[in-house]
Amino acid sequence: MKTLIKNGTVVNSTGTAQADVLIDGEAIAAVLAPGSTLLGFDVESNVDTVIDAAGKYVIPGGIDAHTHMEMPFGGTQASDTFETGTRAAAWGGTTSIVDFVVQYAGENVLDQFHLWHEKARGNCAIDYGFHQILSDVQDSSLTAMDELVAEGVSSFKLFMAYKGVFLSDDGQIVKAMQKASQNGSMIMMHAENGSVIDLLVQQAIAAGNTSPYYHGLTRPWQAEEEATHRAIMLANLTGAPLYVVHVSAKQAVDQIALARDKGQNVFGETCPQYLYLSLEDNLGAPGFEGAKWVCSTPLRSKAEGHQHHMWQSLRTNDIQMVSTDHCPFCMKGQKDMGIGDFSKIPNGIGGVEHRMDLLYQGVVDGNISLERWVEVTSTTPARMFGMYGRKGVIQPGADGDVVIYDPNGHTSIGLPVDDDGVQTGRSHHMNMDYSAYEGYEIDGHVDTVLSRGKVIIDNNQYLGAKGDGKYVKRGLSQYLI
Ligand code: DUC
Ligand code: ZN
Ligand code: ZN
Repeated sequence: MKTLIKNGTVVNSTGTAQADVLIDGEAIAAVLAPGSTLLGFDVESNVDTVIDAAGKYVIPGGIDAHTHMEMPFGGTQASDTFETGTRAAAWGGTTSIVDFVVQYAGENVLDQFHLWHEKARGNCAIDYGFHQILSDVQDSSLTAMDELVAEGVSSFKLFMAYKGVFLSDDGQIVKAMQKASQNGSMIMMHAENGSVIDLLVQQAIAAGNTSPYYHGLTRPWQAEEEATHRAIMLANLTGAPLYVVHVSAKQAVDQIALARDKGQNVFGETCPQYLYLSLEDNLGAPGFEGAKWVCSTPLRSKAEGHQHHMWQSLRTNDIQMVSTDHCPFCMKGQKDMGIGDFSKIPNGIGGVEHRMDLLYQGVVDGNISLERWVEVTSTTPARMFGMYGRKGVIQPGADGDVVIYDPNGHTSIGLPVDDDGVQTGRSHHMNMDYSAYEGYEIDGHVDTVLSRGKVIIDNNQYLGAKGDGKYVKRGLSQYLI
């Protein structure tokens, strides 16, 4: 099966050019000057399918390196399965995810890894890889880290918060970091001071401050900055590379930037929610509404300038990439477990479908360049997590993971209603009964999505099938020296 995408504007992180893209089977075979011939043959008349991308961007498929499909958490389970979540991702122009295998204290790491394979295998619409969460760092977990690297899991997430659930103490963190510094893997860190947060939460509830807004106030930026600094110091001590996940506080960004300026292998990820949503506008919504946006790290105060700082950091590369931390819960039956006690609201926001659009809006609004859009959503995730070459770039030899994005199109995010204000359906495909980005209007549209050469989204239709997505055995991060 050969496909020619002609007349488009190919955007890679390194530059933009008018070019035709030839896909042969599952891989990109050539990137050609428009209308050119190949070994004397007219390309167009020798392919099975021609897609005209005139006036549109042709970009490498998005890579969301931080998702939690069907994750057991907060007394419930994330509402997207691998099937529904990866299909929604495809609708939004994301062609690969890296999801987190969960190991709770006492569980065996390798057993969990096999269990996650069973959950994902045969169910995904797009390609998927795994990171591994480590809670208690047992001796067997340290051996498992070597085995997992060989299996394509080259990154391990630790938590400095969620005592009794995920939290590793500093000694456990150092043990895992020592192992990572030996085997070349990446330590990913949820950097919030859990003890401080647990105390503030107890005090807030005791004082009768039970609404979702207090989720934000009890996880202050100081708890994020302190933990980020501590993680950087522990990484410095052990020589492990460190990737700080879901950075939301500007002070945490500054800690990362400082360490990077000193030459340490420290990286930072932010998420669309920290670029667009805020403590005041969202967590502070009337009644229980704010529960929609309870996630950790929490949304920050707009007045304190975190959002503004985050866009700036994306431009200057103090923050290197954007993932979603996709962890959806429905309001009815899940988030509502926390009515009367915000600490019982399952933490998480769904957004895997909207990341490419929301970041493209950043281009339209003048916050990032077109090439930087591709870099932070696709190329850097591929490099960071050992997939580059196959993923993250339009070049010969790469997988045919391609998105045709229409800058003259439009995407309305939210729940459509009829003339009488009655909800008529969903304008998203994630398994959520609300949208965290309700009312957002995007000046662009995902028109066509190809996953390893197969068209899976076209003309507002899903053409793929469950099981199209295959496991990606990742290598080591390409940013490490
Ligand atoms: N934060 C969330 O909001 N949800 C899942 C786990 C996490 O760290
Ligand atoms: Zn986290
Ligand atoms: Zn997460």
